[in-house]
Amino acid sequence: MDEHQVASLLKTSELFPLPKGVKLSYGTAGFRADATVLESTVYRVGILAAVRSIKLQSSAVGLMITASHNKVSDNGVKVADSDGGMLSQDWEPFADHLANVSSSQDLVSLIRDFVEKEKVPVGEKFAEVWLGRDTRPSGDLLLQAAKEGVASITGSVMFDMGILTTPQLHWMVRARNKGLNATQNDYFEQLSSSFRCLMELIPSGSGSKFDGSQRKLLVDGANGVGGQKLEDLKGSLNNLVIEIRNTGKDGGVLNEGVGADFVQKEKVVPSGFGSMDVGMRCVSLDGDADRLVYFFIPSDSTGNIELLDGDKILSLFALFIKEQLSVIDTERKYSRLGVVQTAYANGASTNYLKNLGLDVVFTKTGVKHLHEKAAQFDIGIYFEANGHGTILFSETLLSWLESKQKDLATTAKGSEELKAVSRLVAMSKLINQAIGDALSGLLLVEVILQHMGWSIQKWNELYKDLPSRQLKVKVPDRTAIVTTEEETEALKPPGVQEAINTEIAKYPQGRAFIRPSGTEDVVRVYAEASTQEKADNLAKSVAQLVERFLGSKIVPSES
Ligand code: G16
Repeated sequence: MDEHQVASLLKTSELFPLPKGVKLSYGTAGFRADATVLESTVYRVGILAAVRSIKLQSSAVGLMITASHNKVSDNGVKVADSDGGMLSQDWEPFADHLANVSSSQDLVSLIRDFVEKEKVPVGEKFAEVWLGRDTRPSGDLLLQAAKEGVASITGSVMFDMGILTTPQLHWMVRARNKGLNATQNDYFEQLSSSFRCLMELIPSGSGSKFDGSQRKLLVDGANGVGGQKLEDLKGSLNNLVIEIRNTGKDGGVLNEGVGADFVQKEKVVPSGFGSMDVGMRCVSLDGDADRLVYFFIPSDSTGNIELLDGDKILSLFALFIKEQLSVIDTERKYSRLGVVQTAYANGASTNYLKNLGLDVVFTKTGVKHLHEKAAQFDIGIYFEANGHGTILFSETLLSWLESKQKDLATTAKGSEELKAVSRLVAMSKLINQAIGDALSGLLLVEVILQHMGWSIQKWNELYKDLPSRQLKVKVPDRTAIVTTEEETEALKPPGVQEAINTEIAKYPQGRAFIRPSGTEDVVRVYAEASTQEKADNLAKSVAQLVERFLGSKIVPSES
């Protein structure tokens, strides 16, 4: 780093002092904290994104200001790597140091040492950073801090893409680095054209089962960015009537009593929905539209819903893909299909997927872990129960499918084989290859339901979830909990796992675990048992154990 670069960093970092007592970690998916303490972190992530781009030979890298499921005053920032996925985990320790170093001098030394060690040609190559932000009011100020950070690295170029869903920015970065058109219009065009293509491939018998009212989908936009973007997209979709509520335009508060996280954790009707919607197909997005869960309100509802979570979405996708593969690759020579879940996956879903004959693998929480595993299959489907996931198609499989499609288009026009291949090719374009994406995910669910001729109730019957409950517990220091790799057992504090095991043993089909959240300052508790009451009781007693071992308070999960 030359003198000019050092001077630029010293000057700008003085503008963004680290607030006293703030200690942040890159965590499950970027830095998250109250927006009032995050300016210095966002500035530093601007530097990180620029340095990362230079390391990757000036490939585009994304910087997203968002906080997804967290409350409105929280905000977060993360980097989209050049492949459109999450920041390479090798760089997370540097990100942590960068966010927490206190003086400007130390900041410069840290960057200098890192670029030397990693041989990053700062000053020789330029950086390209794409910026996006969500609808939180704090976004403007934080965006300015991000821009200062990027600009403090010599020769940086940046593109401010404005308000976006998180997956849109990831998609754009990926497209840009593949030399494709990468604007918001290109994103909408890819989603709507592949959706139309899949709709045209629906067998006539099944499609016709969908009468006018079944074509209607009610969307809970979490008062975030997703509903607003879907409003822009829906005009170019055929055979689907979308009614969007909780768009945030009528004064509703982001994630307050609405959205995928609320619906999945609380299993109750979100604001804006009620008795007039009984039996209708509904979907909830989260605040930045990278998660989706479906639900319907049963006729005897007293505020409760029937939830179709990420596991059920995964199962629907798996079934559809398996059906197409059975037509084109009977011996499964070319298409190893696998699914990836976490400890939060409902036990009933795992059994269902295994009974379908699929490879089911587990990783710890965080889509960065699931994505990595899914990429090892020809088609890898990953979903967290909270609705975060996507489907990855390997390059090898895609070229095989595309050449097969070309051949069949001349030799076997109109054949079932051609239709199945064409469905998979269109699916690979519809579903976001960079990251979980609620908009593309819901379009795929909708097209598959029409393909099957299924109502949401019929889809729900694929398997019956084991009753479960999630709680969160506020603790003085959540890092006191250390778990095994798959997060199903606690290694620390000593004795806590034995105590949890004793509780589990009291419940038929009992399963429970604890883990520190990587996005909130809480410990999460998950429990499953044979009845809802038993799952609730098991979760409560495990939460009390956390309280006893760590000195803490159980907090309502929506707060
Ligand atoms: C992020 C991650 C998800 C993870 C979730 C909760 O989601 O991308 O993979 O499941 O946080 O993580 P934790 O339990 O560690 O708090 P999002 O939608 O908030 O970006």
